[in-house]
Amino acid sequence: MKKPLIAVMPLYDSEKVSYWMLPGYMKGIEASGGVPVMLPLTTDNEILDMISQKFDGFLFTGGQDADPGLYGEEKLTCCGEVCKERDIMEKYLLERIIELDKPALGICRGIQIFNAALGGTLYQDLNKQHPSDTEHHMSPPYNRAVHSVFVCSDTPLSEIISDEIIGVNSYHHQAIKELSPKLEAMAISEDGLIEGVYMPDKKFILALQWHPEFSFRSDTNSLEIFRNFIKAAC
Ligand SMILES: [Mn+2]
Repeated sequence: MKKPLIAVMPLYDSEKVSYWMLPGYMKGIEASGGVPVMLPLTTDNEILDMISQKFDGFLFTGGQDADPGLYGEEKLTCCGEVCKERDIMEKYLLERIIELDKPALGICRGIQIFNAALGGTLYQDLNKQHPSDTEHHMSPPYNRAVHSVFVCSDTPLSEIISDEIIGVNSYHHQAIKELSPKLEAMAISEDGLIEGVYMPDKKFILALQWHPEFSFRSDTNSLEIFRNFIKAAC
């Protein structure tokens, strides 16, 4: 069987001035029957057009905070480091992917970029702007569930996961504030944050605030999310 080629957004370390990758993103794709390939960090539209044509699926990885300028806000001191090159590259690629109706999975920064690029807004820092007792910034090991999410019925996630409430890991300090009018919620955390979204009428444009790349080996739900992504890219 032909394995789909999956483009993986590069991680960027500004101190070391280097590209890097967490193995879980690559291994989760491999374990689900896809071939992961890390992309270059580039804002060259000609290259990005080619990439959008050549690849079968696209994984939007975690990383720096999205530039609040994407959603028309000033950067507050509580906002973390941004990587404007990734913002520009990923917004442009997402727009091409939507036009082509190819599959994309967003994880952590991925859900934030989807929402910001498509007209939504973010909490620049949850502790300051959405305080709660729920643990969203856990310590290792990261394959543990630290809070629950409600899986909204009649959504792509409820088709993948049969449980109404699932435990998820959580490692983020930002989250969706106002949802993009182009996205629908498919998972809500116990303290009311939108932690899963999808784009209606598209084959597979899904994003999660939690991290299946850390938990797919021990958690069936996490593996099933990867498997359904790869299946959509076949
Ligand atoms: Mn969380």
